[in-house]
Amino acid sequence: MIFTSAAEPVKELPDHLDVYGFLFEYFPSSRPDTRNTGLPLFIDEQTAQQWTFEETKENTDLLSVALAEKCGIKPDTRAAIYATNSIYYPATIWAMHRLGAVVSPANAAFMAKELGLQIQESNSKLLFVSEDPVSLKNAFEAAKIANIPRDRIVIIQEPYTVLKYSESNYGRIQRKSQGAWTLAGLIEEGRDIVKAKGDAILTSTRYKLKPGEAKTKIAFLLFSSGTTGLPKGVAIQHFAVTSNALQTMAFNKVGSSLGAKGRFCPGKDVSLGVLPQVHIFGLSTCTHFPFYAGIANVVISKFRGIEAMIKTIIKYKISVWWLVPPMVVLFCKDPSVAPYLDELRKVARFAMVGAAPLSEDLSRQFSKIFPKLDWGQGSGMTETCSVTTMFPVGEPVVMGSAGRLFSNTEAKVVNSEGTEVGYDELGELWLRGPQITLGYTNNEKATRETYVEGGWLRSGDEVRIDRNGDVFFIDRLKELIKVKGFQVAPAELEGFLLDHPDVSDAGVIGIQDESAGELPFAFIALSQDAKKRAASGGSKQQDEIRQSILKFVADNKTRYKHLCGVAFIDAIPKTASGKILRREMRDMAKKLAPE
Ligand code: 4UU
Repeated sequence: MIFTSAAEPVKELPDHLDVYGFLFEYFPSSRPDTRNTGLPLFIDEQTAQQWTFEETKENTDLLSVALAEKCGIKPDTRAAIYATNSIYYPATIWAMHRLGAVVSPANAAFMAKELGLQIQESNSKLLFVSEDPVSLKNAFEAAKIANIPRDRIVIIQEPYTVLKYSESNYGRIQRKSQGAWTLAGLIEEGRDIVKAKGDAILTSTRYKLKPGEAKTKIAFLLFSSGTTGLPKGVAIQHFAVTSNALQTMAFNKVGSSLGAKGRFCPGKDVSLGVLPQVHIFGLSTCTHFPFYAGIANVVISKFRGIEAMIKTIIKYKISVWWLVPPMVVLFCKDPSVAPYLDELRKVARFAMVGAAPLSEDLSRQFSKIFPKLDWGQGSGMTETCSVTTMFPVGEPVVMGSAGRLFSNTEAKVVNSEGTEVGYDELGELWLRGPQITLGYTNNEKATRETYVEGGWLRSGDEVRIDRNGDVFFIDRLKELIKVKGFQVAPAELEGFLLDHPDVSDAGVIGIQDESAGELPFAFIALSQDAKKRAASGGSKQQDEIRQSILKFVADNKTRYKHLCGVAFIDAIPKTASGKILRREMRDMAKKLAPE
């Protein structure tokens, strides 16, 4: 059977608009109009710098002119953004979109090689990078790997640096640094170009979509490992992004005017912009949706602990919270929260939790702490350009449910025999809707296996849907490990571990961890030589080998991919065709004493 959404559908899904046109030029009567209202739409947490609709548009437009004229960005050119959240991040994305170009966000915590690989995989010709020394060092190294020249690197300075320069130098902003452009500098370049060439340059640089083109034109290449294998670039078309924002409007019954009362209150609500914009959850809910809906988003560069986040929530009276389960764990268990609870309860109106399972137990604790909060889970995937289920408006929270099907979204539940099943039966979740993306770049096989006939996307998640329409995530059928909501692909670590001289084969699984959700754990079959050493040297020698494997990963992979433990076995359990039997490894891990 096909499960359909009970929520109000979106009536009009424009397929002639790119993301830029949708946000800056599209004002149907159903959208709260923020033009010329003076309402701040982005607020920088560190400096309190604020941008209205007009300021965001001006910065976006000027940046795009400079990207076209100074950095060679053309329609379909790809650029990677390797940066923490900032007020400039959305402007950078939308400036690229304005030119018909493609953005590939890379995790700000990546190490140089990880970044280099993504630049190559996404075929990026330009690299945006945060200003801090570690990011710069990694970016310069990655740029070398991927043959990106210095003047095709753009440094996103912290807003305070830009303010400092513009004040102390009487309005002059530093345009280049270490041979690379600065982002604020490029905006100033854009201003100079427009002054010299007039408004015609604004018109001539703007990419014009043909009718229907939004359905095929790529806006983002976001990386996901999908159901198996290495991370792959998911081709996210403009239509998927704009549709998901409109679905969010409809599902949540967002009013059409500023101040309208609904689940969200345009012009009054303030959104928590702490989730990284590199992840689809942050990108859609903190960046695109609030800007369209007229909700101010407080941009927090990165999560710096629960107390710091709470202080920001209180300072800016942040009423709309987008959270991942590890944050809920901290709200429930961290002793620093208690003194702020009264204040937090006053400002909080709404919270959505997603990106990984949230246990019933934790859900109950969270409800206890915030009894009046309108909160629940949502779920989504990179491949579904964000939200596919969400908790409905005006109903009490259902513990353990990831919500109900989003507006305009359909589902099937398919069991292991390939049969579609009904209510309360287990099977793989298949999804269909306007937010489903185009497929994986450079990987037809994976695309064919995941994006199947009839417009369905196979999620690789085992679920049960009950008669109320609540979707419960039971297990993950795919290989994916989720650490703090971030994807870790077992295949990536397994391939990497084979480069260690003591490793002859490796199998990586996720094991439960209260604060991170899951952590990667490796089963290792040792090389002949290492086996001999381990046998003769006893537990001391074994421990040395173990430490050296842990260090090997720690030295080369970003923190959330680090192994929490290693166990030695004779052979990695596999099927006759060589597929790793992960369930067997999971059972083995349960029997092991905690590392
Ligand atoms: C159990 O995690 C995401 C997107 C999350 C998201 C997006 C919009 C959440 C709420 C929202 O509004 O994307 P990926 O690609 O990093 O990972 C996708 C996988 C899913 O297939 C599922 O296994 O993350 C897992 N997942 C969840 N699992 C996502 N949300 C949930 C959830 N419960 N609520």
